[in-house]
Amino acid sequence: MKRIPFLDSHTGGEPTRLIETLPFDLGAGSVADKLSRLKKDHDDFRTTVLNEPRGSDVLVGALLVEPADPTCQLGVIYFNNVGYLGMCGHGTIGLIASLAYLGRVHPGTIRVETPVGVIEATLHSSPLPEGEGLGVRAGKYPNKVSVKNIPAYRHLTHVPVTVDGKTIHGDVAWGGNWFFLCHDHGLDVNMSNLEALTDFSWRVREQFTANEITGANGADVDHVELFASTPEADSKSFVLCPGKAYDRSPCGTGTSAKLACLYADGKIVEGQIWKQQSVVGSIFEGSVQIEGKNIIPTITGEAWVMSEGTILVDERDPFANGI
Ligand code: PYC
Repeated sequence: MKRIPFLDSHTGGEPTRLIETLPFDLGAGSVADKLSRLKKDHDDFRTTVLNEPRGSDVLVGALLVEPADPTCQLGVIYFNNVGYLGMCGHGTIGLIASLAYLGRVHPGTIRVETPVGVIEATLHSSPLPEGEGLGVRAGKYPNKVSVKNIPAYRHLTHVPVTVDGKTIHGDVAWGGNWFFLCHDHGLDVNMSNLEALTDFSWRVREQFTANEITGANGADVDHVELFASTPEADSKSFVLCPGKAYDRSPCGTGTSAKLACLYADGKIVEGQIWKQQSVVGSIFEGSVQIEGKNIIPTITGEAWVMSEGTILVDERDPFANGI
């Protein structure tokens, strides 16, 4: 029986499963190298720890690995029900808050190597009194995290996509994953409309594949964001992830892509706070910094640890590696 401990958190409603124990070796090299080996030789690890019957389509895995970059304290690989993510904003907030809960990180800035570049996560000081009671399993831990992402940018502007005879438009942008960002979809972005939002976004994605519209270097545009206005924030969004689950959080990489488009359109200035609300009502705050020619987004949110346990893998179980 293999045993794999995990710690689950959620960030604005979107879950992250932190895993630190690997029953095999990913070898040396960068986090991108380790991801290539994980994908090629051990993809059943992903399905074992994340998919049904143990997990669900909504879960995102965060696998801690040794970073190659000597300036980084952590390395991480994010994955979901169908594959691997370049970066994950809600996942990074969940990762850092989980490590704070375990007493393994403290308020301050932590550099993290991801497969798509180095990010900086800042764990904010807890509003609780410092000292006694903070940290390891005390139930009190700092949980507010800002993630300074890799550079984000818009790749294509006002791309037309026709679904069921209706033509909509949107931008293709990078924020650590590839997104199609659309405003003129005409759908209600709220919880009572999840089925229609999911179905429409999925068909938009299919049109991207059919028409070979891609991100840079032929990359799959595998996340769709439908925006709407709300009195509670600057914008509200429904985000469909590659495995057809919607993001319960406002999506850190999706908000980064959005900020890059807003900046390119002159709709925000450097340092201006943008509040992005998810379809479930949770909010991330974001802003951009300009470094040379790069637009660098920072996303801030809170995560909450919610369960811990041990995955048991019995080789006799026909669904030991998930469904
Ligand atoms: O927060 O970046 C994010 C994210 C990507 C997919 C799900 N959440």
